[in-house]
Amino acid sequence: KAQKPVVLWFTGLSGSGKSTIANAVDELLNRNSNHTYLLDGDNIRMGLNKGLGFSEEDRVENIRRIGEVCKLFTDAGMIVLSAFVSPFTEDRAKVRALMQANEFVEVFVDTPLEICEQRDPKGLYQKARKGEIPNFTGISSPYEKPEAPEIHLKTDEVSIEAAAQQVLHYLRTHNYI
Ligand code: GGZ
Repeated sequence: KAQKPVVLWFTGLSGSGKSTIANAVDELLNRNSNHTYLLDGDNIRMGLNKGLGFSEEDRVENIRRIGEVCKLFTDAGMIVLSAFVSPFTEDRAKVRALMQANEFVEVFVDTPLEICEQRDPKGLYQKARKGEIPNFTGISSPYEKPEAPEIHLKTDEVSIEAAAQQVLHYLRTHNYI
């Protein structure tokens, strides 16, 4: 089945649902016989980027390396789903600039901080509020919202499934799949 290579660059706060939605999109694409690869903390921060922390410097390097990996996968013709907080506009712009035109699709997983903090599935926000995690995005480190994402997912208004379908719809109407 024909597909055009592209990076679906999910960005959003910790607990926003990036990984969950990226996994749902991945499953829909695989059901559609598309060839995909999903990059997230589990396969990148545990491996290639083991040793990088959450200082601004380390996050910049984290995203830089992930961008280069995305480029390799798109060169190989794949649809890449990348799910990292990626809080800095400049770093996201650099990844975009690395890709061919139209091979970078920014997906803003827009979940308000209050909701992420309420969910707090790993108790990280609570720890961050107590000062136990330095440089925590949204609490003690900035999150720069995308100004013009190709796809804007308002997760407080739509379900995971509907958000995933919104991404699929974008890919279909823009002839990626
Ligand atoms: C933000 C942190 C931090 C700090 C640990 N700030 O909910 P999670 O757990 O699974 O997602 C967060 C993840 C963020 O890693 P990324 O590689 O996506 O970040 S970045 O793109 O900014 O490099 C959270 C956990 O790691 N975590 N400490 N201080 N998130």
